[in-house]
Amino acid sequence: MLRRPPFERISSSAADRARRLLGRAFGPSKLLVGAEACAAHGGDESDADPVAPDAVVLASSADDVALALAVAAEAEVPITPRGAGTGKSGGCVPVAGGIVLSTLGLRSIVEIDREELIAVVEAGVVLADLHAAVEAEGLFYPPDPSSLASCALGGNVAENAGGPRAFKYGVTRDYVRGLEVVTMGGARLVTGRRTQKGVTGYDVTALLVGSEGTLAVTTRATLRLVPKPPAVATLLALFADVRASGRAVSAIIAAGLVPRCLELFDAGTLEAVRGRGLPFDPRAGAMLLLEVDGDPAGCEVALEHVGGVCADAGAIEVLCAQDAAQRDRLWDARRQLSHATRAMARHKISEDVVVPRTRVADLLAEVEAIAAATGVRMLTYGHAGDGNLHVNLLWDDPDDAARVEQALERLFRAVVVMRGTLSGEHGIGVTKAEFLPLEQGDELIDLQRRLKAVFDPKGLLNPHKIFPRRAHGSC
Ligand code: 2HG
Ligand code: ZN
Repeated sequence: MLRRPPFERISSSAADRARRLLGRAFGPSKLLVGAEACAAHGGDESDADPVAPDAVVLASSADDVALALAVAAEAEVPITPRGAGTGKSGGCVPVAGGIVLSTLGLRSIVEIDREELIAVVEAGVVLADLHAAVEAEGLFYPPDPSSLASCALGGNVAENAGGPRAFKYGVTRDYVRGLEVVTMGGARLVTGRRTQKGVTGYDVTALLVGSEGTLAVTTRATLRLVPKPPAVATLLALFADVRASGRAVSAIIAAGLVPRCLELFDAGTLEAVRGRGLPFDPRAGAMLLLEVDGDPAGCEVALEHVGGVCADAGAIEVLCAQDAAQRDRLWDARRQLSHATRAMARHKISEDVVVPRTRVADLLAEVEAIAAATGVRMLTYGHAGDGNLHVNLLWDDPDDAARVEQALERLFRAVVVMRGTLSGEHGIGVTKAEFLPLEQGDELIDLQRRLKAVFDPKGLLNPHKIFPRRAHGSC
């Protein structure tokens, strides 16, 4: 982890007060205060240092959520909502201690309406379970972050999660019609709508999606579904190097083709995939994983099209997955990449920068240049179709942290110069908060701080996230 001063922890008397009030409000089955249980709720899948909270509430209803927030307000201690802990920017790390509020126990798929193409789910529903339930009805919920087997919908909403299928289908925000949330003041808001259209009032739903659990705690979401595509086909294109694969991405986009996924692997990540028993041509130094969907005939045509564009762009080899088992193996290897790359070094930072799609090749060249200039080991993979790449920085020796910090800042500056953005799907959280001013002006940051204060005047809900520290150290 890069070295940054830790946030000041709440006093032990404040922690005791919170635990006493929580003990009165919740029985032992919903309240954890043991050191081990607290430590188990202190981190996520980012490089942010975990911080054990002073207590954990295991909510199983909106009433529990409201009660936990009321206790935090009364005790004046921070409270940090948490889903499955699969986040990548430290969003659910209780950096100042206090209470962690787990919403994993709100786990009901309340409704699937086949006629209106709507699902209503509670915050703790695991994404893969929602996928299975709607697909059993012939419907489809496209967002597919790699952690889909364990991540929860509440966290997806908080972070506006994306995934490979975002290229064609968009991200979580594009599917959230409405939310039920509880605010620090105890208000239970029902935002948004069930209908296809609606412009009543401000779009509070859109504001809450991606607000990283800093404005309110989601208990329920109304989600838009689409019909399940009848056919899917998957294709691999191998290239000599990452620049050639980047050129193929631009050519696919320029040809107006919209595969549902357009994922890129550079040499290092291709090696990690080879390590999972997929022995691709040793000449290949980069790969694209593409997927098309639709009616079977259209799928075949689309597959030929994208395969042809890859071949024209200089692919060494273009291969189609022959059956569902092959597809699953490829996607399994892709979804495991986050963990596989983490295992490659003692420390890993995974960024999720986005550049305009026409600048993917420029971003790849920039990453190579930064790695060469700083000596930091960098790997790149991800959602190239969206211009959203996971630049991984890997290092073993803690003394290298300063060089990593330099590489990171150079990367962010280059992305902003390319008119890109710091985060496409993981959020700013605590890990990128200090870099926010590279992209956003003071007035915009200040406006957002004031919005936060409207929802949470005392700054107790998930403090120290998104915004940089103020000079005097307050949130
Ligand atoms: C993915 O696309 C995730 O696999 C995680 O967004 C990225 O940890 C990572 O590098
Ligand atoms: Zn991703």
